[in-house]
Amino acid sequence: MAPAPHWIVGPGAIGRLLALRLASAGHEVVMIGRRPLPDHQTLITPEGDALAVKLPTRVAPPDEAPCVVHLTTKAYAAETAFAGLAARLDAASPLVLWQNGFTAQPRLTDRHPGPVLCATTTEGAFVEDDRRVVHAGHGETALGALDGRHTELAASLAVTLGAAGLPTSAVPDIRRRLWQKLAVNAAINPLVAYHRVRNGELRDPCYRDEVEAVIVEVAAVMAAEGVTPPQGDGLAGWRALIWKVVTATAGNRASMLQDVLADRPTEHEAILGPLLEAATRHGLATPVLAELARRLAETSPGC
Ligand code: KPL
Repeated sequence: MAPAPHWIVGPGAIGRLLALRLASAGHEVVMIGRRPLPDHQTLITPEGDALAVKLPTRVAPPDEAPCVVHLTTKAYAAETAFAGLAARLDAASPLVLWQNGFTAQPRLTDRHPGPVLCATTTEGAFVEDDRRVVHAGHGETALGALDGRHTELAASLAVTLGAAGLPTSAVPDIRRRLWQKLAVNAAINPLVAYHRVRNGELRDPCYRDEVEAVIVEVAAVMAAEGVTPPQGDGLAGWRALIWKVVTATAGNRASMLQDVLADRPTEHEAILGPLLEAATRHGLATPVLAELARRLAETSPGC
């Protein structure tokens, strides 16, 4: 009997990177998307090699049960995608959530009866066309359950992903890491999407003050939520992290800018929503974040 496949639901850049890396390492993989993709896919590695892989895409879940379901849709599409699968999943099927922000993760952790892990990654990938995905730069992935359970599952999946070329650590503090990524995304994505500039342009004097104002509000919400930056402390730690990422990704068109330019919905609710909700809960005023959310809601076409 063939081993149970990994289901990859949401064939965007990260979904296809995951699918092609796992399939190249000899795992059974099924991609599930809203439209079929060509069966023959190519992954261009950061070293410039072309890995050709035969990989079926389905528009509906297959009959055979998965070993793991990786939900790799955009944050705003995750709950609908999960609802389309739920009837085919048994209570033991592990679910891994790869979304940005912090909306889908707590909701789906509550809704799925089986083990739920969350992942956050710094792997760089983009879709060139329906047949080719570019693994643009190596990164790291962290994996864990919001409630700290399922440590053996996280450890074994980390080994599988690592052996497939995606170095992964099973971590006990995934909630903190998701909020750290959300803080970085909140300080960069809405501003570059609104001003339609590359990340590095935020260092220009005309945008700097706006970035600083966002960082001050983000740092206050993080402090109230008990989330610390990866290095340093408080406002200074968040400021150092955010400007470091701006510099490291200076040439990037951030994902939210790409969505705005392509007239797609943006992830502003998943990124700014949890911050605004936490600010209200803690009685903090966050007028700059609220204004960014308002502007993006006006420009985002909705999902
Ligand atoms: O993660 C990112 C994104 O584009 O969504 C950042 C860190 C902003 C890099 O572009």
